[in-house]
Amino acid sequence: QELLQAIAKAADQYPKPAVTFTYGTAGFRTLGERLPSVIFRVGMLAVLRSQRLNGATIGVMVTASHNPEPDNGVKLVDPAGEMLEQSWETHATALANCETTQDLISAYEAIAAQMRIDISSPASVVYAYDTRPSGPGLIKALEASLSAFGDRVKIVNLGITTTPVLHYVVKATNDRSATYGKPTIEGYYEKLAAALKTLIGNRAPLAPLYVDCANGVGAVALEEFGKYVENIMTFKALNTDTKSKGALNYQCGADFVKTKQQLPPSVAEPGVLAQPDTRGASFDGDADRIVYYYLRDGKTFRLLDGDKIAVLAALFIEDLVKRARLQDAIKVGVVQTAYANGSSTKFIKERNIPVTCTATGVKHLHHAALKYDVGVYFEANGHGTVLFSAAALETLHKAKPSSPEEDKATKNLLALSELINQAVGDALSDLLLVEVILAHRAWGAAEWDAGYEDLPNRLVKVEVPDRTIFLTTDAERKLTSPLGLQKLIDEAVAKVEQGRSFVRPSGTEDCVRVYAEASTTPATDQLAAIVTDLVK
Ligand code: NG1
Ligand code: ZN
Repeated sequence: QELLQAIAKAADQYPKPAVTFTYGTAGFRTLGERLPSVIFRVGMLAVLRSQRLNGATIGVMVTASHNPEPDNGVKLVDPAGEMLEQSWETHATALANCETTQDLISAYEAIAAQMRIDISSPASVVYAYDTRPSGPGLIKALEASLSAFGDRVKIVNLGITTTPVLHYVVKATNDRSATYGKPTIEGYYEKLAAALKTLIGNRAPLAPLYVDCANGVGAVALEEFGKYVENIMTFKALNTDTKSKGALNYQCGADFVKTKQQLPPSVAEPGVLAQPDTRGASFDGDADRIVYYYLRDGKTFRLLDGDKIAVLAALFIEDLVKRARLQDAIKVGVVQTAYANGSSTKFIKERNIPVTCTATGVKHLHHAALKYDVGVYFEANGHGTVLFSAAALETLHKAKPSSPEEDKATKNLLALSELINQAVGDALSDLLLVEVILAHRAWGAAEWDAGYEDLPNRLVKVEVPDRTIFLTTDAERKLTSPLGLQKLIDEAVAKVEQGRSFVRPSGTEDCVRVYAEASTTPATDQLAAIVTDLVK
């Protein structure tokens, strides 16, 4: 009772604005100024979640990723470093929408009672935030919530860091075997640096790489990490201004590059990518996404997106598995969404690597990837990673190589499992993965790009009066509602060579997205325009 009073007293400082909140694919996300009450309540839920899982550490990340600077958001991270279990999203939404403190306390007690949670049992929460100006104020709201629980809750503040670092720390903190790594930001850098050193061996240092940090927290991570790998690689960091108002994600970052299909102006400056075969990469605002690019023949912009990274990684790992002579024990698979370019899917299938298509949102891809021994999952926008199953790791640890080559391949696979973030998509870890593969293959960007040619594609954002009437099936590739609309889309697609188009409501913005691809750019644009008209 005392505890409930303490929570209520603290909650009174954070009244709910007249807004309806939903815990969506990226947690809660809206204007930062609307979020204090939501963050407070997320703190309460994090404690409940931890208590429900016998005091396991839960993560809270305050970020709005690639969204404009005034936005912010919050999401919970489960003990294994994964996204919050889906059944709890409704609890999050319920707490966020309680109108009064009294409603909030009742809803909170109801959730606790329903799951037989003792609200005075111990809990543990670790949190972090990105460089947004609204971050510190929101963190105050979180701290007000957590401290209402007194000594029952163990709190760790990681400060300003990337989303993938927070996921890493959560996973490492909960790892009883203590083999995943030290549960600190330094532990994360040390782990990546050690794996990179193993994989580069006595190869020449990697070519300097331009990295557009989206004026976000990735700039901080890159600078700190750079010190751990000074003699192996150098970063030429661009867009590292985390202080100027309005700079974050503005005209830069992975989302800008992927949606506009062009270089950020700062990277297009003369001299930046001028040397033949120089490559660049863009992080998004919280450094969990990455896309690559280069100028073909020094002129033409070529995007190497999440699909290209997935193909590069899957084929490389498949090669190593064969070299280790473990192909009967370790099956590599790829997980994509409907936004994956049709050419990439075809290319992977032709190489007899299985492909799964899931709904948008990394939690869906992540779960599908767990079904493979080694599951490579990427969204086309550059969010993804590679998961090594416990069984695959055991096979690698127990392998008895019968030649130096088999031994080397086995060790490289193990080092890759250390280099690649096993919790979530991670721009820095993915960057290192790409650089390692290119070094091993002795490839530049052009050779990597040569595998397949993307089909021309368009992604259109359509504002509609009510996006909730759009319902999908078949991994979001078909509409079941509004009735009859899918038939019209199918007819439009059938008229176009290599045509493909689908419509789905966004999980993060109030809009419907239309995707189209076809054999030529004019045909693609036309298909996108026709389907957009059908949706309006
Ligand atoms: P929505 O808004 O549901 O399309 C967007 C991205 C997703 C994912 C989430 C979370 C596209 C087309 N959609 O989702 O891939 O990254 O944001 O950030 O890129
Ligand atoms: Zn992000």
